[in-house]
Amino acid sequence: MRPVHLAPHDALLIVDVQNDFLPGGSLAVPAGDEVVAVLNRYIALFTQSHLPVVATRDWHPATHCSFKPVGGIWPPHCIAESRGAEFPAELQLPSGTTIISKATETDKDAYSGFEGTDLAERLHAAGVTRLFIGGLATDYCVLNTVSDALQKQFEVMLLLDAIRAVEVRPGDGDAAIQEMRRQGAHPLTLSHLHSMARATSVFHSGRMPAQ
Ligand code: VGL
Ligand code: ZN
Repeated sequence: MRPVHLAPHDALLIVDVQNDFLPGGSLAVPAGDEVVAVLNRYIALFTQSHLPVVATRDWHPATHCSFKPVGGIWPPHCIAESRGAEFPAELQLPSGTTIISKATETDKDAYSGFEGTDLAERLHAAGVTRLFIGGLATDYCVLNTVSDALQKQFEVMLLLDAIRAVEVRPGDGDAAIQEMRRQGAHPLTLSHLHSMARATSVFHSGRMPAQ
């Protein structure tokens, strides 16, 4: 993996890191809680570099069509305004985070943060061209968000250490990662990411800094 430096047109996109997708939640992703500390370190890098942070959230009505009691495939989860729909307290979202709510209509599901939202317009307005994407779940909302981002011509860096899969079928997580790479997403982990290159003017003052 090649080192990557943050640059002016980058943004961090955190997908559906919500209590219901963490252990103890109603649609718990195995080890989903492990992404939180890693994402906090990505958040720190983006914040230090004055780059935007965007967080999507699943934000369903109480009788959403994806819920088992009304014929869907998932246990009820991420009901708007409920505790399960909240971001975990440990996730250190900066105060300026853009929050995108999705799948808010009763009769329509949306795994992608771009589907039925103004996410693409918001990113274009902010001049964003490259997205660093992590969150939950690898094989559903991360996969669909990454696919849409690539289709919309964003460059995508997939944060391999900040995603976890539901794995309704064993192997779904790895298959999703392979598919995202096939579509053009670049894999990345924290140790290969560096904050924005600093202005070098201090080194051009006529003498070298003290050793
Ligand atoms: C998700 C299943 C149902 C996700 C959302 O965020 O990956 N998965 N709703
Ligand atoms: Zn959902």
